[in-house]
Amino acid sequence: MKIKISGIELRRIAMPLVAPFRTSFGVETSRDVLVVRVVTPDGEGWAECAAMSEPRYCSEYVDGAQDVLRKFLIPALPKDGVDAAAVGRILEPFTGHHMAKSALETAVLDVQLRVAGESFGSYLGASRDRVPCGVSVGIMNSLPELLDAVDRYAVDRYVAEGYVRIKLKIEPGWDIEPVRAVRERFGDDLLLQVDANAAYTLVDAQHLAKLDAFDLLLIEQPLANDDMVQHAQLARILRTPICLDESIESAADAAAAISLGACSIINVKPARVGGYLEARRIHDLARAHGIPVWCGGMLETGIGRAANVALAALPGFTLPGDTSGSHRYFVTDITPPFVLSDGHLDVPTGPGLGTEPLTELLDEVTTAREWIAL
Ligand code: OSB
Ligand code: MG
Repeated sequence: MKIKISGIELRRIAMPLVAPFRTSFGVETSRDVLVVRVVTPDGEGWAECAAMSEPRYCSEYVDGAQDVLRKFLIPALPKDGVDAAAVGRILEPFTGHHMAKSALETAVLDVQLRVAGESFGSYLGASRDRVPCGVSVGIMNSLPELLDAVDRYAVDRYVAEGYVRIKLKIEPGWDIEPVRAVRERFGDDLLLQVDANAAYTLVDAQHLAKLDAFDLLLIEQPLANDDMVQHAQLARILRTPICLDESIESAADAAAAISLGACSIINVKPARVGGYLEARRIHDLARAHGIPVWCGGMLETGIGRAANVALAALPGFTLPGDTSGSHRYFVTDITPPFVLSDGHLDVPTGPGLGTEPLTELLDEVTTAREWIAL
């Protein structure tokens, strides 16, 4: 189906986080989110860009994403209409900028599905109507803070809220002890994994092997983004399965990682790989290889969360994702909040994303707007 686009609004919103979120690459206290709204004669489509304020998690950052959208990506769309499935190929001559590309493709897909009356879940091939949810826990100043004594946003509370899997962010100096403390308090049945966001090198292999004692589901991205070969070497030393996040920017990367033995699990973040269609290709490839995948997150508002929950319902997503409830990050979201029930989130069933920003809430947090006519 070809959709004729009249223009695209690029809007920036300021979304304060309920608590600072600390990783090995920095501390986030507020999300500066780029929201994309595609306007057509038949309706609107929404998406958010996952790029963060600074290029630390990856090379993209939100000002840069808006610039490349304005200067190159949006002007490349044909004036006489476009099918969402063609957007990826149209944008291919521009290298990189996967998060910017993903936001544009997703907004076009959203309006197209709304016009067709089909949900993201149905379009992508979801096989379940709800998904089990994990939560990502930032680096803390102390073990009591990580558990429950000081911080309201600590492991204790998440376990009580029903999250079925806990992911601890780690870095050198905050790895073995926090894992031990959580295992001692919550027992061996808790599904537990760690995420290093590329904070280690192969020299740390013997240190990371100490994590083998704690029966973790996986260790996510221990080494640098482009350390594919080193991850394969590390995989031969560790018993804990290696999962790649930052290293996988495409289905081709996933194919390389699988054939190298660089990982046995993949974190699929649609934004990082350029969109939900490439994310589905990675899912299909991994599934054919018997490699489990799970859906990662980028502190999304309800717009991005809705699409992630739909993706996480595909049959190869066999591990709980970072698909937390909206209140994990925001007191007030721009959409009706996603709320956990029995550790799960329902896959939206309405057309497109099945949700949209509430105009008043969106306007309240808006810091800038830009209109690009097509
Ligand atoms: O590495 O998975 C990551 C957040 C921002 C950037 C990178 C990562 C994360 C998270 C949180 O771990 C995921 C989420 O709950 O949205
Ligand atoms: Mg990660």
